[in-house]
Amino acid sequence: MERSLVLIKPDAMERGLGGAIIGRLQQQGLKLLALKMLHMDEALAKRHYAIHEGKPFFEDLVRYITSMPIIASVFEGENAVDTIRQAMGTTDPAKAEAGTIRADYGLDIQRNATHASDAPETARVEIALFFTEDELFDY
Ligand code: FUP
Repeated sequence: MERSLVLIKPDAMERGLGGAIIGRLQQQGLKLLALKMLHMDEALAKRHYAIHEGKPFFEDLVRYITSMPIIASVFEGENAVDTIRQAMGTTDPAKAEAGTIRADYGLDIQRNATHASDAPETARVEIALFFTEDELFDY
C-alpha cells in the first residue's frame, strides 16, 4: 500500500486549519498512520527541501518552514501519492483547481498550506526524516 508524508505548514497552523485538512484527507478514505507536532530546525528543513537547494526561494522557504511548529503526518492508501496531490491542488494556490485544499486554504506559492510527497520513493525518504518505523501505526 502506498504512503505519503503530509505536512501542515505554518500558514495553515497559524489559522488553525490542521484538523480540517487532516479531516479532508481522512474523508478521502486515506488511513492516518502517524501524526506529530514539531518545530522543524534548520538542519531538518534543509534535508527535507534538499532538492530545492540553490534555487532563489530556498533560504526563504527554510526560514518559513522553521518559523513555528507544524504538523507532520503519514497517510496510506491506494495511489495515496496521487490521491493526496489531487486533493491538495497545484503548488500555487492561485492556480489550484476549485475545491482543492490549496485553493481553499493556501495564501500564495510559499504559504500554500500543505506539503505532500511527489512520488512513492520520495515518500519513503521524507517519512524517514520525520518518523521512526515504530511511530507508524498498523491498524
Ligand atoms: P509541491 O510539490 O507542490 O509542494 O511543490 P514544489 O516541490 O515545486 O515546491 C516545494 C515548495 O517550494 C512549495 F511548496 C513552496 C516553495 N516554492 C516557493 O516558495 N516558490 C516557488 O517559486 C516554488 C516553490
